[in-house]
Amino acid sequence: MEIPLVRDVLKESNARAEENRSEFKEHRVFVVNVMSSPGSGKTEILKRTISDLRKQNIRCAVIEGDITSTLDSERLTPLGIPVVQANTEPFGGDCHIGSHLVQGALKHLDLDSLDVLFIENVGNLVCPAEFDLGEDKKVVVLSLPEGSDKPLKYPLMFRECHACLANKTDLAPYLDVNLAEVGVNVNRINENIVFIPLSAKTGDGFDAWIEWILYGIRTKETM
Ligand SMILES: Nc1nc2c(ncn2[C@@H]2O[C@H](COP(=O)(O)OP(=O)(O)OP(=O)(O)O)[C@@H](O)[C@H]2O)c(=O)[nH]1
Ligand SMILES: [Mg+2]
Repeated sequence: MEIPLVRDVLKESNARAEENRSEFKEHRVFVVNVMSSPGSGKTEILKRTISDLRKQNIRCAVIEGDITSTLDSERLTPLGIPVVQANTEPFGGDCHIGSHLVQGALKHLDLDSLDVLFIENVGNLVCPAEFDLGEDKKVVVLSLPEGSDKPLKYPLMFRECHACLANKTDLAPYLDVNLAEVGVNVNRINENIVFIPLSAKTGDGFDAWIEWILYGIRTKETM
């Protein structure tokens, strides 16, 4: 009796993801799902990324996923962009955003006025990787203090993602973590993933990351 129920839930989730994907395609919005453990720097990276993109007249919005609170949204709204909070607590406190929550958030956004939509997922290095939201690209943030072994211990996330941002490189002098070893381990799990070391604090490495996003936007516009 249980197996059909599980299948139905996933079927439902995937159906919502396909609807989201169609909507993103129709409005030519490039959608990036940003995932990581709690505290790796997703919000801090988004702050600097959006500020950089806005200088190039790129129109951005964020769906901010968390179990509870509007704390991250409050850090992003001063940037003057649309931010929609999607909390999972009223729906059982899931450790990831579901495609139905993204669909609900889309009702509050004018997709025609956007070039790129970021979805900050709930801080968790496992569960969010399992769910399709209809996004174009999945990105994992791995901060240096977490250690170079994480791709090997939590492989699904790195297998699923198109890019890996190795954040907090400014802390490298204070850590026994070898950045090159982080890159090697990420590529052992996924040889096609784009590996970008950066620091949301100093802005180091952001040129490559911004270029990756601009390429995604250009590609989406011509689809
Ligand atoms: N030194 C340094 N600190 C950083 C950097 N990026 C983020 N931080 C700090 O790391 C802490 C966590 O950053 P957040 O952006 O809140 O991390 P998050 O991944 O959004 O966290 P959750 O949303 O709770 O999962 C904050 O104190 C940031 O200021 C960085 O590049 N260097
Ligand atoms: Mg955050």
